[in-house]
Amino acid sequence: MKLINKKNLKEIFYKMLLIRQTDLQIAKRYSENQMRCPTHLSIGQECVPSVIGTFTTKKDLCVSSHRSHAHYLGKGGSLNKFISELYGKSTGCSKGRGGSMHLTDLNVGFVASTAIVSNTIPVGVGLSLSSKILGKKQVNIIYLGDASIEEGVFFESLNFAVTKKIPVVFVCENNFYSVYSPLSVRQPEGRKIFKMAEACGVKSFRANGNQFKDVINTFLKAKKIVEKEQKPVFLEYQTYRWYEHCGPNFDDHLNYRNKKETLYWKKNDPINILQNFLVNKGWINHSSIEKTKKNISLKIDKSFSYAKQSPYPKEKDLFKHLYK
Ligand SMILES: Cc1ncc(C[n+]2csc(CCOP(=O)(O)OP(=O)(O)O)c2C)c(N)n1
Ligand SMILES: [Mg+2]
Repeated sequence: MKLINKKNLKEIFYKMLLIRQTDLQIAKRYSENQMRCPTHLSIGQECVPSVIGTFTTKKDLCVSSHRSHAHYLGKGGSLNKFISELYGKSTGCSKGRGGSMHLTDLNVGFVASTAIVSNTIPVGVGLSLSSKILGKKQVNIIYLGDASIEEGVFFESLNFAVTKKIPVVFVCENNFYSVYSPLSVRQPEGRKIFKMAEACGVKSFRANGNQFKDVINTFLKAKKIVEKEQKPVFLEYQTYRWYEHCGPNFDDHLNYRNKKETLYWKKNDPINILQNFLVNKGWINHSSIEKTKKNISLKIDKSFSYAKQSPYPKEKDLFKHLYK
């Protein structure tokens, strides 16, 4: 069956809108000071997690980093649990103990996101080794940023995965920056991230992470290799965050990114690219888009109300295991 079809593309579009609108609401409400955790918004980077979420199932496991909102929602995570987590409420996916950077929800195969750059990479490799030993046919995902490749544990994990033939997809969202440092001050000129992974013996692909067709094609190739050959694959997706590194505002006044670059990526908005395609195909129209956006907006409002009305965790429960 051809997988780039109306149903899948509409699902990807829905996920992208959900992620964008949710993060925009977080940005809008953050100054109320009721969400007391740092937040790393995914606005501009919605395509990759929406595609991957559409072509994986709840049985496939996923680990992520500090910028995990889109990964969790793309995976089909609960909006109520997600927003509640940001408010530190007991109804949150981590029972209010983790906040934005520590999401976990085994109901959708979202094992963990953590704040320490790269530290979920070996966890994801270990989970996938376990999947292999147990004979589970999973396509597990390790999301990482471009800064992750500068940690030793990244290479150790990659090496272990390739040596032991561990079926797992490393998904590097290369947004070109580690906080305010561009790749140009962190890596020698001309070095390509996916080529570094390839040099370690891992089959690697690079694509524009805002172009849904490129993301789908590369991800499906990776999925096939993982499923059929039972070995790791590395994907580098170039993309761009629109907002500041951490928080609900913009940090462009710091001049660490040039205007031309920012403008280029904003023009290549992943949502507009897919929306134009779907409209041209006649699969959606302007009134159906508005209707979908309105429904999402109502759903988000409900989740914020749910979170605000939910209780804080009880002190006596704070050390209880999340999954017992
Ligand atoms: C081991 C470690 N070093 C430094 C930090 C501080 N820090 C937080 S996010 C970040 C940059 C991460 O960049 P990247 O992985 O490219 O993800 P992005 O924020 O661009 O999505 C850094 C250096 C950290 N959390 N952990
Ligand atoms: Mg980055």
